[in-house]
Amino acid sequence: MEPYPTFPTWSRRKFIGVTASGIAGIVLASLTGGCEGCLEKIKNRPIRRFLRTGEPLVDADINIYKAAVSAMKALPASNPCSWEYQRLIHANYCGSAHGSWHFFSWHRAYLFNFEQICRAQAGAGAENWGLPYWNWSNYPNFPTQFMGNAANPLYDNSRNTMAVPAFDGIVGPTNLNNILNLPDFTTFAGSNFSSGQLESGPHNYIHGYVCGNMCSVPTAALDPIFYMHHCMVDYCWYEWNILRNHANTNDPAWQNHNYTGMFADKNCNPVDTSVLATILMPLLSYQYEISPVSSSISTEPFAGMNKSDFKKFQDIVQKGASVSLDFKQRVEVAQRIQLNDQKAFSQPIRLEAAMLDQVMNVASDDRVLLTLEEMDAPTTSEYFVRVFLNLPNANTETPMDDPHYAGSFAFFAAGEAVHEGHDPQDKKKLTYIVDLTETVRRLKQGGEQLNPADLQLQFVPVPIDPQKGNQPFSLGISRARLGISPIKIFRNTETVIEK
Ligand SMILES: [Cu+2]
Repeated sequence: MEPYPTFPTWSRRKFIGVTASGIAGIVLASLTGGCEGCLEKIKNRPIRRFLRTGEPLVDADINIYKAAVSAMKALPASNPCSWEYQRLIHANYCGSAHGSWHFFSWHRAYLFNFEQICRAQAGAGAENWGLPYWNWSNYPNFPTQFMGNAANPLYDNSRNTMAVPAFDGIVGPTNLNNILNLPDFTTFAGSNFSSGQLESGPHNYIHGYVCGNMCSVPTAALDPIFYMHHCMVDYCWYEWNILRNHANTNDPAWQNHNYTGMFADKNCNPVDTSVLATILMPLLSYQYEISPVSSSISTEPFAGMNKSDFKKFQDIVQKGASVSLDFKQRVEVAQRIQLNDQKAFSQPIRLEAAMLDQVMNVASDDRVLLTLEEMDAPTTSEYFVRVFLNLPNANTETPMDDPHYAGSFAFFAAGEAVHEGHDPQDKKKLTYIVDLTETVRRLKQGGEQLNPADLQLQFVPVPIDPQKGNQPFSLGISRARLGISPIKIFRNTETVIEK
């Protein structure tokens, strides 16, 4: 047997009690021959199931969650395991995560610790419990297990009525599949200055769809559905990174970032974790029951691997790739766009004929990206914005299968500043990316003649809940740029594939 490099006395007990920061250690041990049985444990790690009715295993998971929520709500707010304290963790610290590449990793670390607290608080029988996730893409109706009245610990009376299912055009399988096929980490998950499309689209939309506490950052984690929503978000990262084999960035500014002084462990003590540890969590600490999102993937790619294959697989996943968002050409198309209420806004854009030609004849390995920069986050999450290219009459009734439709984005309002010192992050400016490539291709195929001196972008704010239609909405976008970006597909391998 090979010696273990760092954990010479790695024992079964230590393995079971390991915290997030020890995760890299487990990998090492499981790969070098120590900890016989570690791979078995990893293969049998707790399962996060997708919420549905008529499945006894899900019913059992829900009962455990109810017990955990009740126990946590009964704890004094000063106890880090209490429901209120967990809310505060999100309220105080997620500001640094939203709108940036820390969105996925911060929430993964937060859920990881929350899940452990739930197991401990729910008591006997919960040791192997996994957080269920609400797959709002395949199950767009609000989960019935969270409805009812105050007798149900999972009920929250602040929510919208949600009389109609979550909007297919944003959260449905077609759009989600497009997002999960985005080739690079920057457009999928964000950069140090911009939101990824999963966050700005489906994630933000669901916050506004459920609304009530879920509608703003300081209160969102009061609603028990919050954790099932974010578990779906985490599942999407897992599907994108592991099942669809896309690489995370290897930028040290991301990978080496630590989350210190934020989270509590299952014993309600402070615990730190790192971005690097979060990358491996779904390989080592929990597994997802797969609920395909427009894909035929049905099992973990590493399910049948032996120890050394598993080690190699982990190394590759952890390593990531040198992702960057590059532009071959980029022009400013607007300064200061101001949207108000439900008024469709038409922004004329003027391109050089040569640039329009480039855009319209976008090569198969290029993308046309619109960046909406330095936006003031609106004070409400109850709107989403649809973007159209060259459709002067676009309005709230225009269907999203119109060929001019380009994409949608939504908001997760920062709400009131939680406490002093968090203002700068809570009021952080947002940058979103809208991918116009498919729209341009469709218009060209449809024979649409575009005049470079007479192009427009339409922005249509749409209330998420039509029954609450008259809420005020205001969004300022400081600048918009149109660029042509070469597609680089970053796979979980050492090399960058450039088409
Ligand atoms: Cu969220």
